[in-house]
Amino acid sequence: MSLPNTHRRVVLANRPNGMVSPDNFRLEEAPLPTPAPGQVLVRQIVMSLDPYMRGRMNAVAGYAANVEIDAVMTGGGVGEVVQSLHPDFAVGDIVEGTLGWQEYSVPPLERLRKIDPSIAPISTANGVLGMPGMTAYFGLLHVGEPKPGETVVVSAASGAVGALVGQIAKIMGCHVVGIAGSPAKCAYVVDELGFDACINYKTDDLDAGLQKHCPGGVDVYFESVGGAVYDAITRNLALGARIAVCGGIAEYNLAEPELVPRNTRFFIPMRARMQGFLVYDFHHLWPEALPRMGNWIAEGKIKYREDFVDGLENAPEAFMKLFQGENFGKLLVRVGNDPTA
Ligand code: NAP
Ligand code: FER
Repeated sequence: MSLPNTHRRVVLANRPNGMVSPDNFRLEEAPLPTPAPGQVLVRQIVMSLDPYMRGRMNAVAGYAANVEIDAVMTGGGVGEVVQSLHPDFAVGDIVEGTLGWQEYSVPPLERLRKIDPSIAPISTANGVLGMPGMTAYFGLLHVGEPKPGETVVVSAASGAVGALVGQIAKIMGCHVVGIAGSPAKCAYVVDELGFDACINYKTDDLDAGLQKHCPGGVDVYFESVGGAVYDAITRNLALGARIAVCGGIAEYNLAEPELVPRNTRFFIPMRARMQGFLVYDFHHLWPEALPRMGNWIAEGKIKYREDFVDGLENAPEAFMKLFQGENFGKLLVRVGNDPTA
């Protein structure tokens, strides 16, 4: 196959101060990267858009390096090996890794994994069978530690991670309550995913909803949001509650960070514990969790939903959806043609 001389990529043009905007990005044309001995060249097929990318746009680095101005936006994606100078990868292999917001890349090999297209559509390597899926699995089971009969509350309930958390909690025999931002999302998690109830945090009274659907209090809260949702949960904890802190998306676009954690006084009588985690803490255990997740999908116990946007040039606009609640399912960008479809 002949390769083009140039490709398109999205770079960080300037850093947001508060809410991210498409103007923080720039689409440009660049020479195709060339692999050195031991490396591979990958053509991206479907790119992942994730909330953590907002943190990488800041001047201050988090657990991972931030993106430099004029550098390609970081991110995961699924692609096809088009040139290989590595013995373990062949031209035509489908891979998932840190491909960035661009058409072609020479990705770091530590995070590059081969994908078997016969198991599920390859896009799922960005979602249920990838980073978000593993976040749900380990955050719930290893940090939240739910027991059968306990009440589990999940925020961002219809999203890439939350939808899976609730379904895994149902498999574990828990009473599951979602929190989401629209009637359609609430109907989806209850009617299609089997959650026991869902509270619309934009229109419902959170405390009244939690008291109604969690009469014994909240045993496990899978936290993805922060702000007012977190506050309401802390007022409704059960004895021995665990809060698994996965994210705090309501705070990612604040110019000044909020003073959190709030309401810690409520933790005292409930002997509650709150623990943050990163999905990569469990990287060594992914090989056992991925097949388990795959089996649940095959058995119809886990459903997943994907929200596709077409074209790399639309990635900056699409990225906004995550923070406006406009994505419905795992947010993905179709970047190139899919030979497995
Ligand atoms: P997602 O849930 O598919 O999309 C984000 C959703 O967040 C939106 O659709 C929206 O849903 C909700 N949201 C946005 N702004 C909000 C606000 N101000 N208040 C309340 N809800 C808001 O995204 P995801 O990829 O599954 O990620 C979910 C969370 O997991 C994020 O916090 C992310 O940072 C975190 N995460 C953490 C790790 C880790 O290793 N710790 C790994 C992956 C993801 P509504 O319409 O329902 O509001
Ligand atoms: C995420 C949100 C935050 C995430 C990682 C972080 C992998 C880490 C933030 C930091 O180091 O400051 O969704 O996903």
